[in-house]
Amino acid sequence: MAVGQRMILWGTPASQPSRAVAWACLIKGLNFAYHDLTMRHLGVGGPVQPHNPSGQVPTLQDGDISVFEMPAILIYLAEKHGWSDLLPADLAARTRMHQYLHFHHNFTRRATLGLMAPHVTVAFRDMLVARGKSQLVAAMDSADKLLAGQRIVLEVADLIEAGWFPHGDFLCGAEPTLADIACYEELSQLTWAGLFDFSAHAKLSRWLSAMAALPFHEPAHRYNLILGDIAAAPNTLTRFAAALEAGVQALADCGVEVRRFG
Ligand SMILES: N[C@@H](CCC(=O)N[C@@H](CS)C(=O)NCC(=O)O)C(=O)O
Repeated sequence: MAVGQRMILWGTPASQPSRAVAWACLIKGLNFAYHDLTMRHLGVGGPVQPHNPSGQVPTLQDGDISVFEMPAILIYLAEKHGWSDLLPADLAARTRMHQYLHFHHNFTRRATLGLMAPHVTVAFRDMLVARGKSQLVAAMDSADKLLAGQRIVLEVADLIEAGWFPHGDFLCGAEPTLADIACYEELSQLTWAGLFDFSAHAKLSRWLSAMAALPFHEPAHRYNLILGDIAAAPNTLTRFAAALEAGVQALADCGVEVRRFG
């Protein structure tokens, strides 16, 4: 990589794993460029592809190295830059963090797929129909989507409440790790969106407050704050576009070099 060349994070503010990577980079003061792929994800973007076989975001380009899958990106950055706080040196704590990051894909991630996505994507239903995304369209059209999604999140919240927080306010111990950042992006969005109330989960509620006190919380989540409650008033394309723009602008406000594609 040429001297001074920034690594590139391909993402969109609506993407939970992209937010996790961007927030970690902001917290650690990493110099990065953000290439916003929102429009391509909505099917109206140009031919730009991140170097990821799935074409998904987040994808990181660091010189000749492409890294995809959010936990792999976070661990790559933590190892490269010596983030010994977010990647604990203690073997037991590090193992708990790895356990969580594996658990994440099959459990916590269902919060987005089962509850958040069906309420966000109503804003561009026609586009999804045209692209043949029948599973997503069926989920957003279901009369039961709020209750069915909440049942999924309740199951996940119960598991995390009982199985993590061994000693301290954070998932793996007394300090936040990469696991907390990954998990927070799936669960916190549901509170701003009016889709789930974690107050019956004492540890998770305390954890949500502790995470919100970390640096750069507001810019990293400006998309969610502007999108607001999508349970009371269904999402619209105008509202979604405004939230996305606010999310990208928040990164620019933090000094990140932003490029928009599409
Ligand atoms: N397992 C992946 C999930 C990535 C993912 O689901 N990305 C979504 C956005 S949140 C995406 O790129 N969707 C567009 C597509 O699949 O074409 C990770 O942890 O990074």
